[in-house]
Amino acid sequence: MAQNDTRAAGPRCIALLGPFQSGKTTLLEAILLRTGAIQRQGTVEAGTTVGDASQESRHHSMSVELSVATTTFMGDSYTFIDCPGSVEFIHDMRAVLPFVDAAVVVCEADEKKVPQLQLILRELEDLKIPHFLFLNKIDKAEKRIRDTVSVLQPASRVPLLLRQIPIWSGEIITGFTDLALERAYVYKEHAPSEIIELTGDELDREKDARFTMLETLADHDDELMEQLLEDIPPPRDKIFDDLTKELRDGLVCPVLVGTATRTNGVLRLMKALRHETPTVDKTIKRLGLKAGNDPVANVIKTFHTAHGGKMSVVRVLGGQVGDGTTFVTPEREAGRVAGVFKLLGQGSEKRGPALAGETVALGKLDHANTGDTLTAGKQAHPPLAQVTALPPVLAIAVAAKERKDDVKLGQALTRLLEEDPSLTVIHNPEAHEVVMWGQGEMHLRVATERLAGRFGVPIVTRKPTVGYRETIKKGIVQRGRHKKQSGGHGQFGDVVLDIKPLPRGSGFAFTEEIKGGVVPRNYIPSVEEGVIDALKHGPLGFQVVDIAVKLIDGSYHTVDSSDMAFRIAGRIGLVEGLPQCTPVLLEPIHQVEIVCPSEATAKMNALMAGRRGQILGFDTRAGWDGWDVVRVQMPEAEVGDLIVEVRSATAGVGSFTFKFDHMAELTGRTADQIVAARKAAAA
Ligand SMILES: Nc1nc2c(ncn2[C@@H]2O[C@H](COP(=O)(O)OP(=O)(O)OP(=O)(O)O)[C@@H](O)[C@H]2O)c(=O)[nH]1
Ligand SMILES: [Mg+2]
Repeated sequence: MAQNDTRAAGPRCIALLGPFQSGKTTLLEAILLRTGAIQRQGTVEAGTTVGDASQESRHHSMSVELSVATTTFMGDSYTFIDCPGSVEFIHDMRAVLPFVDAAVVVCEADEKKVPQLQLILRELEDLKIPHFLFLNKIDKAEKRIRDTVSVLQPASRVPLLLRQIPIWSGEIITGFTDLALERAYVYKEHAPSEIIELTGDELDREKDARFTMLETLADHDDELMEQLLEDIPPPRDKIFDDLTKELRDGLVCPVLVGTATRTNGVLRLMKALRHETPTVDKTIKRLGLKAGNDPVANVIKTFHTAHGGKMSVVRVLGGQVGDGTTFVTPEREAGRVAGVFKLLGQGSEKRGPALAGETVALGKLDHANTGDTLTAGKQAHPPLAQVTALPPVLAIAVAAKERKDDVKLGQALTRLLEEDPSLTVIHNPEAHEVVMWGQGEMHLRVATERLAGRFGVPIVTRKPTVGYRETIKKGIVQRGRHKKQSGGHGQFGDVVLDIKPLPRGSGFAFTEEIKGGVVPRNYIPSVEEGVIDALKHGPLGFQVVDIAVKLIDGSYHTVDSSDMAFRIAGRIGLVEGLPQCTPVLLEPIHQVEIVCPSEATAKMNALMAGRRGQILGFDTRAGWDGWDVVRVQMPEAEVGDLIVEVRSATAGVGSFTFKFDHMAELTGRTADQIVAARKAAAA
């Protein structure tokens, strides 16, 4: 068949992605069964699938990291990367996408999935990755397929090309017709579908749908257009050639249907992948890599096995990679390969060297990170794709449950971050806190579970401390005097301080105006130190800022004065003076930019009112049809769990970025509560 003329041979790497819970992990399982990699089809419910084998995935019955499985179909090797659907775990998908040959977007026939689907299709369109849409759970379909496709169409910038249509028997779907092959199949439970003859209405429907498909293909093929206009039946090979070409060129997104739980539609999906997806040659062209003999591989995921070894999952893009291959990146030596493994979920099998196109795990690349482009040639290669982690939106403070684990926690965090670059850890020395930033509640929960489960460090978490400050509203001149006579040597220091508020954002300024040496020069720095000591905890319990202190007078004693005595005197001056200066609480205000589908914009408005947010403006989001940007200013304390509400108002797709803007005075009940909580915590 001429199909084989355009068919590319060789190993493929295919991403399975799509909205949350659409059936990707189940589809992977069905593919592995149908291609003979496994003998029994596991289910997500029973926790028996090849994908999602980690403790955390099983526990939550959802994918929380990608799973990799390699299988063989009709003589070619296929590696599938099952990506998590939850927006909180989207980073894994983004790190992999540039290096796959094609993607299968698994989606349900559900209008509510359009926003999520749109996010995913955008990534694929922007990266120019050929992709199919697999309409899963067709066993539960209630709508005509054409209606479903028109509901989903707004999510895609290229036409969704329906190339299979279901066969209905009353209310249920019993099979499908492949419009390119012009063949009808009836589904068999857990077995390949059987070919049947189409007759009557079904045949008419097939003809209609087929014509629509051909019309879409003809938009990019003048010859086909002429054939259609002149009613000449186009040869089947031509149709397959067009399907292949238009898929690879990103002109259409072909739509297939099936039921992953019953392995229905899976064989046809595999055949489409076999005939129509490109191989690594095309992928390296897209990435701008010159074909050569030197080993080149890109790390798409890093994980640590139970027995302590680090594994780097790589797509081999050139040459041959085997034990002993020594890799470099532009910055460093990445390590020497010890072990090449074929993956099947968490199962791994040692194998021989891997060739261009294959996706394998490499052992012991201690200095390789996810995203690195590794080369073994003389010349290191700059990264073929830059995948920046999405900005984090939610934080928790973490600490080891037991003090003895403090050091272990540090190591565990390092490994955790290696596995998951969408986490950030920040040390807050002021609050003595380790703050972990992530993509949402579930993401952070899973991260803490991993620390306990995989890395053996049980931890406790709490809300991170908000960076409150305090300042004063009026000035005062205050004496600070320290005098102690205890037996032999006494202590004496005496200062007069002029304390004044400064404009917002000025910080702290210390000056002196000592005349006649009433406070000797060498003691003045100690006075300043004493003042700084006192500013650490003002009368409200917080760091005091935006304040000027001028040393204007004082006295000393030739024997009893010392650095320490003047430091204490300086502190006393402030401790006694500040409460009289009308102290006031300051809270950090952030500039927040929320992005959301336009229909949710009004909800954002309401949300801001409940969170002391001040709306600065609305805009349409550049390059995003049907999306808005809402700019607001909001107290840090309210930004804390904002993401939870933004997501729930936007079917999960809304997000935001924020950055500190200024400190603002806070008075009234909220301020009183914050001060009381601080006092209680300090007591
Ligand atoms: N009725 C029906 N249910 C399905 C089908 N495929 C998957 N499911 C169910 O849908 C749920 C989610 O399946 P998963 O395979 O975990 O979906 P997923 O897309 O991998 O989920 P995430 O990775 O967490 O986004 C499970 O309860 C499956 O049993 C299908 O074809 N028909
Ligand atoms: Mg999954």
